[in-house]
Amino acid sequence: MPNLTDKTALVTGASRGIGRAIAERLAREGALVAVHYGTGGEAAGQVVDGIRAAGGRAFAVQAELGPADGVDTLFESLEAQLEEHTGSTRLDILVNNAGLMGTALPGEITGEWFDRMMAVNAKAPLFVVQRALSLIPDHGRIINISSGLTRFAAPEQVTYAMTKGALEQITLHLARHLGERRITVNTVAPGSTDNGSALFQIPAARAAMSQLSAFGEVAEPAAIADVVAFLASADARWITGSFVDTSGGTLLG
Ligand code: NAP
Ligand code: 2V4
Repeated sequence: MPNLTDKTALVTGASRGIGRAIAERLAREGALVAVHYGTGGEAAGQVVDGIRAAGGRAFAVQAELGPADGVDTLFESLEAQLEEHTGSTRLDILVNNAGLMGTALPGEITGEWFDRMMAVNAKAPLFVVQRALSLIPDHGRIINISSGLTRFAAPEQVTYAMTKGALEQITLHLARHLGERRITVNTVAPGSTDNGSALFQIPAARAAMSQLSAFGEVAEPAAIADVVAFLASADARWITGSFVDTSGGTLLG
């Protein structure tokens, strides 16, 4: 089992869905978890309360990613709360999970929407990493949540997939850059994962997504969180720059 006692972690977009499951799992392994959210303050509060009720440690951090000052807002609050809880601003584990999803056929994509998707899914994670680098110690962890759609063709997902392709470049290039400090950087790529949205309650939609996986089901967020917890652990110290397919065999074709 991963043991993250005395580690600190930031999970972006942890107010719901996959990020929430990652925050809960890392906290269960003993990490102090910063539960980042954009607009879902109440939901993030419930995640923090749930972690504390289970004996874990967590606090919430608000910042809208996308606007120019979003990363500064995030780190001002993160650093203050890390200092308060631990007496230091050390951040051992960074999980870039927050992301926007959405579809548009090639003929329907607007420049404004494209820019917003890129800003949230690719630009913000790069500058989050940049800002986190002075806080992450040797042997730290960076995990980027991408999507199987960088390997699975779906024309209406081209913009979203482009943003995730850009995100994956952070893994490749930063893994090399940070290797001498033994900081690992990896990509986790889920397929359809039940994030609690209404889409997964529509039987026909759920069935269509399920049949893409070799297991004939959509993933539960906990299945993705378990892989993230492994990559965050000492046992995964020799894995860096990798693309970890957590699509339940969707990419097998
Ligand atoms: P979700 O349920 O929609 O939750 C998204 C999270 O990201 C929320 O906590 C949201 O915060 C936060 N967020 C989104 N935009 C933000 C912004 N501009 N500023 C700050 N926070 C923002 O998403 P999910 O399905 O769990 O997906 C999580 C990650 O996994 C995403 O990167 C997604 O691309 C990836 N993924 C998902 C699937 C899937 O099938 N669900 C498959 C493959 C990959 P607030 O609500 O508080 O604003
Ligand atoms: O189809 C996906 C997929 C999806 C969806 O299911 C709809 C959702 C949850 O609103 C957004 C979404 C995000 C994704 O990253 C994927 C996905 O990764 C995926 C899908 C279908 C086949 C392979 C995939 O990797």
